[in-house]
Amino acid sequence: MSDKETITEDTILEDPQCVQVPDDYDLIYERPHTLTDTKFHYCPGCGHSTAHKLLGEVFQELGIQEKTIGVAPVGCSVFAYDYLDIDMQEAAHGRACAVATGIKRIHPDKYVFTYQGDGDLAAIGTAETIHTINRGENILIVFINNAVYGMTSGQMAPTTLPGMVTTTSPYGRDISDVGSPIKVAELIAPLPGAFYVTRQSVHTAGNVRKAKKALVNGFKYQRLNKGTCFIEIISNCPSNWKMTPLVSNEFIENEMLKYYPLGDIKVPSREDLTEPKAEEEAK
Ligand SMILES: Cc1ncc(C[n+]2csc(CCOP(=O)(O)OP(=O)(O)O)c2C)c(N)n1
Ligand code: SF4
Ligand SMILES: [Mg+2]
Repeated sequence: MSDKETITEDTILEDPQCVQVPDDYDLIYERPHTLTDTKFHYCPGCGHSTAHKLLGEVFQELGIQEKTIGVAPVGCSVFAYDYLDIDMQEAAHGRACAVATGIKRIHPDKYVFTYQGDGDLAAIGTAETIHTINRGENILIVFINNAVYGMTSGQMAPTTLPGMVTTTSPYGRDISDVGSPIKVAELIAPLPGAFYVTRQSVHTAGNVRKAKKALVNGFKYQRLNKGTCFIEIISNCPSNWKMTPLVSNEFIENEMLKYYPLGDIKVPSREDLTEPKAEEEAK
């Protein structure tokens, strides 16, 4: 499209990136350079997109792009390594915590995190998750809870709400048959190795800001070498929930948050937050 053509709401752009921003506009937001130019494959309204964007912003603002290694899961976010412009390692389904343990032990000076869905972390990877946190591995776990196995078309997950209809619970989750949804954050918080445990969401602008703050803390605390940080993010899966993005936000607000209340579950004490003294580090 030439610069002279007028863009109206009916104009179909071949590539929206070719829109020229008038000179008198102030730039108030820019895509973080820690995200690659690859377009996300996520469905409209999917919480993974927002979570990726937040990670990119946090890497940029903390200046840790070159010092961070992420472990990508199996699930809809399996291509996280294509989007986050940092060093990344793919892990087999459920094994991200074990892989991150190895990476962090070899590279203690790097910021290491896993990014995992609920099927990945709370079903197939339950053992890895619990033992990694119990050992207090000095990593950050980012746990995307969308209450279903998103990638494989929305089967029931350990996190599926009571009564929630999924492809494998067509009459709704029957807790007398399959048990209650597991609140992973509350389950792991009492472990001595858990340093910081919080539950956030990305369904409103305010919650996006809070989730970002939690991620900043999660990475900063890794400098202290005092245990595992665990950040759960309640996330939308509009496609498998069979909802529009807007209605899926309402579902989070009215249903998900009743069962998974937001907020900090375990926070470090003031004493915990003191950096190791130089002489102790030298020992
Ligand atoms: C060992 C193994 N079992 C099963 C699968 C099939 N599988 C791929 S993704 C997935 C579910 C992913 O769900 P979740 O972790 O919640 O991620 P989401 O897609 O919801 O983000 C399953 C069961 C697999 N790839 N490997
Ligand atoms: S299926 Fe769900 S989790 Fe997967 S990309 Fe689509 S909305 Fe996101
Ligand atoms: Mg999921």
